Amino acid sequence: MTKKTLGDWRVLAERELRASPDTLVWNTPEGIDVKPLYTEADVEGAEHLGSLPGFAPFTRGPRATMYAGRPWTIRQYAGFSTAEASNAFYRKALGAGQQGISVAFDLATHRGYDSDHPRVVGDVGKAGVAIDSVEDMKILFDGIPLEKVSVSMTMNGAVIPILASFIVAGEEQGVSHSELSGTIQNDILKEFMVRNTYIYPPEPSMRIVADIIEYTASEMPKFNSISISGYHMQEAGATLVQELAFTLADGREYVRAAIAKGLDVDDFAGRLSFFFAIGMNFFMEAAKLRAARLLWTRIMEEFEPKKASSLMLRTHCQTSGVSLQEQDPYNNIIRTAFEAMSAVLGGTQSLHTNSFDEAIALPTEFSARIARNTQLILQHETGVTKVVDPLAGSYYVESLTKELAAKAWALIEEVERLGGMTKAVNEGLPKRLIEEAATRRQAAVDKGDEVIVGVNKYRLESEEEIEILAIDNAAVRAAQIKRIEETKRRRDSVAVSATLEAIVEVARSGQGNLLAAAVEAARARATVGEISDAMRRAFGDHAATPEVIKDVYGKAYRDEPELAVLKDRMADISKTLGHKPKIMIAKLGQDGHDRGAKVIASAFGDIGFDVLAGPLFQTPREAAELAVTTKVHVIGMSSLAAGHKTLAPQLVNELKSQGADDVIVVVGGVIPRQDYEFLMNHGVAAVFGPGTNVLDAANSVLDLLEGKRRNR
Ligand code: MLC
Ligand code: 5AD
Repeated sequence: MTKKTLGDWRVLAERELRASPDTLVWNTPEGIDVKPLYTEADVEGAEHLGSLPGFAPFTRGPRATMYAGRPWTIRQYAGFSTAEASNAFYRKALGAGQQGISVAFDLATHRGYDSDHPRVVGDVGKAGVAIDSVEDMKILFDGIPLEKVSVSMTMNGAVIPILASFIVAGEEQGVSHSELSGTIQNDILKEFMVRNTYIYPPEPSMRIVADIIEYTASEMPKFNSISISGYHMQEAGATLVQELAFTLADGREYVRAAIAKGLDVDDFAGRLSFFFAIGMNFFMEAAKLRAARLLWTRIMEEFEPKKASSLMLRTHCQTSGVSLQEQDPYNNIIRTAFEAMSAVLGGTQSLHTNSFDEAIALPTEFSARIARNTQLILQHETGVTKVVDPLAGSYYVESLTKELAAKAWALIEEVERLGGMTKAVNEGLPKRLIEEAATRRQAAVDKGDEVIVGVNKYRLESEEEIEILAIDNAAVRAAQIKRIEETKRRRDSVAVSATLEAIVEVARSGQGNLLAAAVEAARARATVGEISDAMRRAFGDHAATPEVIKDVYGKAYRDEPELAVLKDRMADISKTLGHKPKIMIAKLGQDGHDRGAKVIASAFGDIGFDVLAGPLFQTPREAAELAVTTKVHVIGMSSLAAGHKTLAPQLVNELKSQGADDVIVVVGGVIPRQDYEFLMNHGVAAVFGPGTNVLDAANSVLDLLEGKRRNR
């Protein structure tokens, strides 16, 4: 038989299709054109081919035997309400097959406020566990041997007091610093880009990162000093190329900061770790992890390390939160299973699988069990652990690895031209590109170009309600305040003041190590808020001005009649009002998840609203004042951190007391259906849950505006 050529295949394919096979090319958001067929020709001469696992550039994995030798760590991210409740949850999870701990803190803690601070009334215990001092930290790990169980802590803003309190909790368990194993996220650059739990301006924030790398390098050899994270970029809408490029560029920036502090690259590089999201693009996500390892080796070679481990990228992965839906939520179990498989095929070291109630609330015990079992089944039943890097040699996956690496490298070079990531972040490039990608994606979903089963296709006629976890944050807050008072009563306040003053001095002078100073303060029982405030005195607070991108959503809809109809409606209303209707998109409390707010602001602007993007972290009173002074007709409050039942009624009341009860309040975001009635009874005019089509939302807001006019 003669060997067939690609030309022969094209002829056959064209006959089968009755069209050119080129019509099958899938243009991904990454700018990669995925073809229906890959062959040897696609990978010919690719430089990364032929390497072996355990050796640079680690494309095939950082370990020689990978999961055949030791499977990835099942590390579920969790935390809610009090330290007691979270501790009980961890112990149970460890008993049921989880292998490492990963702490989710509440947003008050993230932003360096104690639970008794007036700005955090809606946030305490909500999106994670409330930790105010060593006393809480000790309860959190009670009965969990810190010399055995590795602990990841997702903390960036208040990273100094939290890591200090962890270290002291370890000491008081009898565990030496050198025995502590785990990871601190400590990745501030992506906070300025997407996650927003920063406290201080970029420059002192970078010093904090470097101080932690310095301290852990000398004191805590088993502890990963940083988890350089792309996860939140993808959650905020980044393409996989953006996620890859900006994460690695961040990593390079941290290495430079540590070296500038006088550290030897080999003393810390082996303890840098990474964190990526794994979304639904199955093969591309696996290829992304392979490309990440390849590129990180390339970046690290510049610093001429002597140890091979300094060139090695080790990563945690989490399945994608944004890919999960409120509608028909059991579908999320399936999505998560595919994503988990992709992370594993990509060679992750540690993994969190999301719970199916993700788009609605924090996991219940039941949903957390299913999520954990997804990994246990992968490890024990599927055989995927038996062979290292089983996708190697796939023409498609190798080609994707090559293309992702090339595209990400080009973006990394662009960042370099701007002077590195700190400068690029200050200039706003990454944030802008990510927000554009997010808006484009929203338009693709709204238009149905991108199918989401159960949301924009195959939608159920009626949805069953599922059981969700509700947290009584007033009770958590009261309990936390009581413990803060007790702690403050028992401690030596003179000693506390002295340690806090020492922190201010270390911060101001640039001499000494902030973490070392904070460990002293934590031992003396200074609180997370007090230690954060001591640094605030020296560094100040960072405030960002939200910018709204234009013409991305509108452009995607350019030729669609739906948008034209809506624009006509807008024009009518504007005519009767005498000007465009004005909407303020508000983010209240410490909830910094602003992808939805940004996308809405941008799309509503393109539709024809006069949009005011409110700053992050407002109190209800501040938001009401801003709405009154800027004369908005509507406030769209975006809530993703479960504070809505506290904050929305407060906002309505503030408007009332400022004589502005004609301002319409609508709420969007992660709002369980169970809460709709409560919100409507408290003066909210409409609720837009996850999966809302933006044009539908705009139409509803116009209905409300017209309804109000008719009622007058
Ligand atoms: C591994 N080991 C092996 C082996 N594989 N030894 C022999 N043969 C093999 N095949 C060894 C390793 O060298 C290591 O020891 C030990 O086993 C543990 O393996 P690991 O691969 O290092 O795993 P782990 O300890 O789990 O560390 C993974 C990590 C780490 C490096 C990625 O940084 C980590 O756990 N990150 C988790 C981050 C996280 O959970 N983040 C949550 C974010 S949630 P040794 O001695 O070499 O260490 C979030 C959401 C939000 O951020 O709120 O926004
Ligand atoms: N418990 C469990 N998972 C959480 N996540 C965030 N907070 C918690 C928590 N307290 C997960 C969700 C979210 C991602 C950022 O992390 O999946 O999308």
